[in-house]
Amino acid sequence: MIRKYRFGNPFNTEAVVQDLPVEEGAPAFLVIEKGDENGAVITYSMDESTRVYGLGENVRGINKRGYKYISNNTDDPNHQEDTRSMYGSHNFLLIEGQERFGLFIDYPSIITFDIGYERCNTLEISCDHMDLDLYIITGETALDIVKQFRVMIGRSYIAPKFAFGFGQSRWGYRTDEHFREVARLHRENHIPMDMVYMDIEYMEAFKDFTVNPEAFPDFPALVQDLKEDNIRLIPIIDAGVKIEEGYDVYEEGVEKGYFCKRKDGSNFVATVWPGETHMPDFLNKDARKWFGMKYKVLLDAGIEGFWNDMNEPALFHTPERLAELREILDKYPDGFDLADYDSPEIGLQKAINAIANNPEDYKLFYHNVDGEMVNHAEVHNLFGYNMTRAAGEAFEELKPDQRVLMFSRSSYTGAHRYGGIWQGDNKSWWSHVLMNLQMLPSLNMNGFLYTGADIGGFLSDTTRDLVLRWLALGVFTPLMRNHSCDGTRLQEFYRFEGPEDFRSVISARYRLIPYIYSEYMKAALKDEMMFKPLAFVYPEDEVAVDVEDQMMLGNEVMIAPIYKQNAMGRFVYLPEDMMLVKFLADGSIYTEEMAQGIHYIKVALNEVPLFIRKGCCIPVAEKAECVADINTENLTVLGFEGASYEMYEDDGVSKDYDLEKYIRVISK
Ligand code: MIG
Repeated sequence: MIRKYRFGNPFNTEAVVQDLPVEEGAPAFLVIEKGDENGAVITYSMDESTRVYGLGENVRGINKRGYKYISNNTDDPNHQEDTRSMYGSHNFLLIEGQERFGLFIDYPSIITFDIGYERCNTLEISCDHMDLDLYIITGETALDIVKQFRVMIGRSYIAPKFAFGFGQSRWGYRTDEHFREVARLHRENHIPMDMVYMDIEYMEAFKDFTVNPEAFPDFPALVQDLKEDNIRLIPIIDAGVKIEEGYDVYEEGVEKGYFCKRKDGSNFVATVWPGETHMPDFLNKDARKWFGMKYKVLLDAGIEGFWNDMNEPALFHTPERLAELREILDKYPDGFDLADYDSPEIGLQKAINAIANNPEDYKLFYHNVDGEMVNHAEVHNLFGYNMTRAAGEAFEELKPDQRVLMFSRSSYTGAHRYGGIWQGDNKSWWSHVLMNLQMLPSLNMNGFLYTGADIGGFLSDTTRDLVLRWLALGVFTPLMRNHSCDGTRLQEFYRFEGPEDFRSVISARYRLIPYIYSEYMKAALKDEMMFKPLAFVYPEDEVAVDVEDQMMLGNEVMIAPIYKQNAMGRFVYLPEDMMLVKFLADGSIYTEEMAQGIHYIKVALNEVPLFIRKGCCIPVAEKAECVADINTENLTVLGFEGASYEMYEDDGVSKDYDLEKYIRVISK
């Protein structure tokens, strides 16, 4: 049961697709009060046993209790325990205690979720304006509540099947030759692969929808040659459009008034990778359509997928912020003493620190929403969502019968209908493997099914064992991509000793694609989660409800990745009898039935473990080096005698997802 309440005059985010009546009276469970000025403060009294799930993209545990989080889309590459805001805002909570309900707050700007941080038993949600839609969802189980929420926000984006293969990425590949070499070295080393990602260096001077003609003398030929080898190139698109005379995207945008404007009507300027840029007004329908259609030039060159970046939007600085800094510098023509540097009177340090992503800059520009000028700060969290939407809506028009791969960095609930997201700039840290796992269910709750993290870690130098262990988790996530930052240790699998170990781990993915793809499709089509906390599946089991480092994958499998250096194995809790399956380095599969309870399992660096639930079975294919070569006719069925499995299989390209013929029952 969903109840919708309206306070004030909320901005229509279009996160929700269901048309629900607005209830009279006060919502159950909550106390809603006016805060300072026109602010809203929403509180809920938790009991000792209350667990709080959700909030999509955020650090810390699956159970979010005990910390304070802020929805405020931010390009902050330091994901640490004290990070309060990441790239996306997903204001859905699921509360499970003496009372059980879901809570969605549709609010487009900064909103704080204090989940027992100031006061241990109080959940307090606050924001600056009492203009919001609030939804209370009740149901028999956590899964039922999530499903109602997902129906309410609309069907999740469905990726093409090739995107379930492995993708290699590196900020630094910049020429035709680099991309051919990455493809060749994977094929030569028999490391399965389906995609190579193109980061910003492929463009001409970082101009969106251009390809550097010197580095790529015949771009369509490169795309075609790699495709013949079943490898797709996936270019990045950044939010900011370079200011440059003669650049068509810039000139058209200016002429049509499609860029975000300052109060005085001039185009807002911010420096990002291309230098000074204008920000497309993605909240303006016409501008969104115009920008989306620009992807055509790359689709026409044979491209079938993209990733959208810098769309919080990230701002290195604005002329306004530079002027502030310059003023301080000009006051001290002879420079500074060391002691002056962080003196509050002078403010130099503060001005330097405040130069990027400054909240004051977000107040400087406006969107044209159906003719009304809306200050960006009031709708800040919707920018990346609407960039993804620009692409998604254009793909519907340009490729009505073909799925196009799309995922974004920034997002808001609603963006899940147009694309996936990746988890942003993580580090080559062991703790980030666990973070990768823990974020999956909260993203799924918010409809983001096509997701994954930068395997091996984006920032800082990785290690061989970290890449292998991270990969052994990545084999389960729909988006499976090795990505790293320019200047860090090279981390393509073939850079390390013993590439055969990487080959054997990644082979498990390709053998599991019939299952992973099928579970993804079923989750998308039925508005369900693909990754579920154990607590959602075994709510009566008091050990299972606290498990933070194992996850249910689909309806048949539990995963328990290793995320500690030098660990030869790990303890695993089985909430019921299960079958341990290990993909071994020699290509064979080890199975062992295990009783409910705690077990220590040994897992070598080149192995992939999973557990099959009692009474279930899963399909496993032979090895393949690309998705197109997976033989789904000749499947092995692993699991318990007498079990059967409904496998979803289609051509992976077309959009008639709901046909019965795509379901086939296989049995053990
Ligand atoms: O300011 O395009 O998160 O994946 O490699 C950094 C360069 C911009 C941030 C993305 C990252 C990408 C990088 N980008």
